[in-house]
Amino acid sequence: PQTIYRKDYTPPAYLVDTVELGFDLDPETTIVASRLTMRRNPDSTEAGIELYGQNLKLVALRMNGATLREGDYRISSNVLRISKAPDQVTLEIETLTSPAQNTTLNGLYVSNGNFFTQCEAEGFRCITYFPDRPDVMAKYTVMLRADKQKYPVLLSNGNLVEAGDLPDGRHYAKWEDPFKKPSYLFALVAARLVCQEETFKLMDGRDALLQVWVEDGNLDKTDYAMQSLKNSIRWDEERFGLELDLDRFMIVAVSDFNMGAMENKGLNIFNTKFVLANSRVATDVDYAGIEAVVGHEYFHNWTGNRVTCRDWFQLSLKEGLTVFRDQEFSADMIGTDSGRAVTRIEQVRTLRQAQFPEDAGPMAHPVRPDSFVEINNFYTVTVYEKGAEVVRMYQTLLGRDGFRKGMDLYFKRHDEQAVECDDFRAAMADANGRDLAQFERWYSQAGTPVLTASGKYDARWLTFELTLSQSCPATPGQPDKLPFHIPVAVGLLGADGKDLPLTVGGKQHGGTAVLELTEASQVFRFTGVKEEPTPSILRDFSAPVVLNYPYTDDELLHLFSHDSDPVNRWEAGQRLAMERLLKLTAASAHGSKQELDDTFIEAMRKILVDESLDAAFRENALLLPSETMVAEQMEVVDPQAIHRARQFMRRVIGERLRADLHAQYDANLTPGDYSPDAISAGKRGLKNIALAYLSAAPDEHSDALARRQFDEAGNMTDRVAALVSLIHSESAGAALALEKFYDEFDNEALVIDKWFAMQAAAPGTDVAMVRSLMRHPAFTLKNPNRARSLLFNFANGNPAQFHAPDGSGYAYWAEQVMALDKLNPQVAARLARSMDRWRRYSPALQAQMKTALQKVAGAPKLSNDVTEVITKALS
Ligand code: BAL
Ligand code: ZN
Repeated sequence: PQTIYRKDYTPPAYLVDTVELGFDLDPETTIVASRLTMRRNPDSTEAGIELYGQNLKLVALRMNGATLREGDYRISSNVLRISKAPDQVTLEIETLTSPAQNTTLNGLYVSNGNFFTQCEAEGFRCITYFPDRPDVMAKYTVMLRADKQKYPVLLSNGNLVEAGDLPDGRHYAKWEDPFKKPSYLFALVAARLVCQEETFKLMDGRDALLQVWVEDGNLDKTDYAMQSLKNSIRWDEERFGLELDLDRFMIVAVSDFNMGAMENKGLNIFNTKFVLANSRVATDVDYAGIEAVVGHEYFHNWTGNRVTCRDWFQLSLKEGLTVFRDQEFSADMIGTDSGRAVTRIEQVRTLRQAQFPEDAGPMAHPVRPDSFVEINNFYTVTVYEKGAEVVRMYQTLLGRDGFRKGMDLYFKRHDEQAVECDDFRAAMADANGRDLAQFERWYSQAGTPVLTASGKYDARWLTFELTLSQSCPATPGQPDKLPFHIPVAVGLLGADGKDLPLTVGGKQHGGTAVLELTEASQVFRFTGVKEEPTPSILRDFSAPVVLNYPYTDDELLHLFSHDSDPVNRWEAGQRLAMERLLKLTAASAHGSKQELDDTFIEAMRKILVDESLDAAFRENALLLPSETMVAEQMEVVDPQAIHRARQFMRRVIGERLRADLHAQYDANLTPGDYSPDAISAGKRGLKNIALAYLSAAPDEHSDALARRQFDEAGNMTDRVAALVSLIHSESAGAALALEKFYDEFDNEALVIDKWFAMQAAAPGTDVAMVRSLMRHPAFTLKNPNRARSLLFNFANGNPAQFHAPDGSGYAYWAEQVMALDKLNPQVAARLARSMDRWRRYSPALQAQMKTALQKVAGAPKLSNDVTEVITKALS
């Protein structure tokens, strides 16, 4: 496979002004006719026309009315080249494609008998020959023709301008999108669906038609998506002055989908997982996911669609920014400072669980990558979540108002353009009169920076000197790094736990100062510090870095009890837990006695019973670092020892806090009708983590509690929590509960996904059990949600079993990557990533992992997607 480099970018030789598409939809053979008006690009020095096309049968090609024959054009490696063309061109192209045979779910495909498309990043070329690159933006008109009975609903981007009947039981619909767009934002749906719809008054008084389309039988699960859409529209008006630019906005749910959702202009196509919810089938986490993803896709309408990416290396321009926007949206929807902090804690957890490992592994890449083999492999936590952190840092450095000024200037300069990450940075800098040149390194350097801090108090001069140093580990292709521009938010706690007033560099701050570290090492001197403080560093996780500070247990306990910054308060608890988990892991590996100190237990008790704190915060403070996070802290990972250590810790907490856990369980019941709001969800979260701890130290009482909750739960959150407790505690009631759960929900696909997922991640589930679950009639590799529910949850969520010493997990992984690759390379490549960190295990495990990797590497006809991941892992 070929590597594509950012430095090789050249502008397109021809621009496209208009695109007319005609579809005669048929599952076996769909005819696609396209008419493009094109003109030579004055910014290009290249001569001919280049169109991309994949898995297409070319039927006809005409240029300015004359048929082109082979020789007039050439097709090789999925590129159609017309080397001689006049300055103004009308191209007419007719191609055939087979949607029913398309298992990749990329391009035009069939799901449950309906037609859908997915064109980002390079799916449009599977529909027709086209200059399928994001810097070619054109206006689209689309004519859809299909059997009326089978496909009563015909949708595409923009506005419906005409519809009617055709002979032979067919009908048509013509759609026009008033805005220029890149081809990756094209979409069509031809289906038997129903919708919930509403008109919504926009900021400028216009009415917009909002629709959520689902399969018949799911209309009772569309309310939350619709509400989230309305909230998103309002939020973007209020926070950023950005209005919906269309008269109609549609969301369509599909059960076979590679991603979470897709922001096609005016016609968002969603994985059902992020649309369908009611209290019977969806958990609090599902509801939060729907709000975030509906917001995310809607916000793309400006950040991504109106202003798009020049090339795919700039993906984070739209994704990092839009994740940041959806994070802010979700936080604002909760509305309280403590609720906002909980969302921030969840973001930090995602970074540590997934992004930091990626940044330290063979697939490490900058937020704006320099090269790729397969762009689909770069829809990563680095581009998305680290990209969002980079955007957040602008806001931390410039303030909310400064950030808004930068956004306003960005749209003023670049509306309806395809631009680069540098253009966004320039808008932020220019709107605020700031030099953000060094900030560019956040886009160009991979790896998680390490921030090392030390403090020195001088009682004579009442000063506190904070020395901050930074370094960044080598990553593939980048041995040496230059210093980053890092905002470090700092507070100083007095002995009473309150924030001391801050003066640093002669400037007074409130309780928190944002220091700007730009050198390899700098000293910041706080003056007028009346007592020796405990520093609270990196408040609100002000930069995506690893912080090293030689905290003592006493200092951490002080921060855990008092820090006014909830994120650092939580962080202190995580540090206390992590230190102990690492010691327990070592003890477990050596077969020595496991012990957990009273100090830690008492600190956990204090948080558990502190009713002045939100339930959601307490839940998060009680949640231990995951096994993956512990693994990331170890030189040589021992998955079984980590698992034993964490289980031991959970059991001791369950035993020692039993009475308080029961009391909190009872105090946080949420009787009455289910509501997904943050307060109620927080209570359920705390109640259910109490249940989880009680079940980690099972006695008759806790088992009965879990069984009762399972039987009586009025919502899916409590149902799942009870079932997980029964499974993890290996309760005698677990098998029956699983059976009941399956029977009750056997026609709710998303719930059956949960059924597979819970079993895949259960400590008692080994490879043999996963294999037998694969033989269950409800299992299929073809549906990405189902494949992820079992395979991914086993490989990534059950490390002690996946890394079984006999290597059986790896052999299974290799088989499944190869099997999936034949169906759906994008999903296969994701599963392939589960082996990224293979070099960190013991030599014995490494040898087995290498064998599995080599087996996949040697498989015939491997996709570019999987080849790239495996090659990088082995190199
Ligand atoms: N653009 C791909 C899906 C998403 O990030 O919204
Ligand atoms: Zn996105």
